[in-house]
Amino acid sequence: MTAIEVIELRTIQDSRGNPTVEADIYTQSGYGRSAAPSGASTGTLEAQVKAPKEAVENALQNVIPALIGMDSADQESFDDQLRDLDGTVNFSEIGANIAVALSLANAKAAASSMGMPLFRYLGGAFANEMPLPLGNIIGGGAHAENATEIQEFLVVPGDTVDAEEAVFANAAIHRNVKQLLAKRGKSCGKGDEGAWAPQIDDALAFELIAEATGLVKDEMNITVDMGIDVAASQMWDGEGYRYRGQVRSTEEQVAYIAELVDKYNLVYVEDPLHENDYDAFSDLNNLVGDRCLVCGDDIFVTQVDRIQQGIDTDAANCVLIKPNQVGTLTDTYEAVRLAHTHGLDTVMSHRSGETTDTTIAHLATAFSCVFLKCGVVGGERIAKLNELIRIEEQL
Ligand code: 2PG
Ligand code: MG
Repeated sequence: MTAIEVIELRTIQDSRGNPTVEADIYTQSGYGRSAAPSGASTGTLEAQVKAPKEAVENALQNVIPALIGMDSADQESFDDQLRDLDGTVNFSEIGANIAVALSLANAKAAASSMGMPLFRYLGGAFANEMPLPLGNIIGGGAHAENATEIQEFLVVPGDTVDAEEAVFANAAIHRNVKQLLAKRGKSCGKGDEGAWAPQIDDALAFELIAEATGLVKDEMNITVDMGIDVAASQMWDGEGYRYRGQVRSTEEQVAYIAELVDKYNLVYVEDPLHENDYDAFSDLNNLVGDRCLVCGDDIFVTQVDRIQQGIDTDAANCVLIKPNQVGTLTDTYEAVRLAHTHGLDTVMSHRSGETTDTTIAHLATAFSCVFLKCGVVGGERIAKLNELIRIEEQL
């Protein structure tokens, strides 16, 4: 019933108009499809992507034949087989884009073969907590030129609301911010994730979002909190953090972020320091970790050895989870499990380059992540948010 009969691979278009890999896996009684996303501000140690067309051609010859006949319900063996066929530590041979598309499609094929939604198949009977959407409202950095210096200004409802209310609260904030920008003569386009990309400084971005969340509090009676993804590896030049008007030393960066946490009551700070500075991460976590999630993205790259180092050094209290940073669902699960075992929270995340694939909405629910980090608008983003609403209905 769950044995793999057919696998198809193709290149499709992602949200930036670039090619990416999509995999279809058929069993006798089920079917799963998944596509690889791609990052713009990537961690140095992420699993390696291969050029999609070449990767598909290679996989059709050298990977797919060895997967046919395997049991899709044995996810670990499937993922082990991918690792064996690749033979490197970072999927540089077959490509992490091939690996992640196949690995996720396999889980979906198994779930479908058993007549279960993916979140239930992976999470079991106790996956009953909905993750809240952490939405990107204003952004710059590597996602939009000449916009804010902090890569992402994020919002997440702080009240105990359901996922559906939360999705609409975030959308209302996104709309309000557009109007507030227009009032100031700062109309603008959007960045890669659908966040507004105005030519304003970071202080104004904080102010606008604070104002917009105030409006939503009045209109919808929902309290919404703020967070940021600094993506600080992009600012680090080897000696300091380079902002437009100044360079901050590591100590100054820690103090600056701690100041932002208190000034704007931030509940979430991602990649406040560069990807190799566990010590400074730890300094910041000691300062603000009691009131704010200090989350590692580029520093952990969803890999257990990096996360273990973070646990040992008390570098963070939260881990960002991106399946394509590591390449397989099994490795993704191991990363989540290690974090949770040590009391760290996890956030399931989209990438800046996305497709309409909705798998991460299921993974966030199955793995009990606190948030699903995603854009607020745009087809490839709302596909995931709408899936979250559907999952909530099934729960
Ligand atoms: C990030 C992500 C997603 P990218 O930095 O967290 O927001 O961006 O996919 O470009 O790495
Ligand atoms: Mg990030």
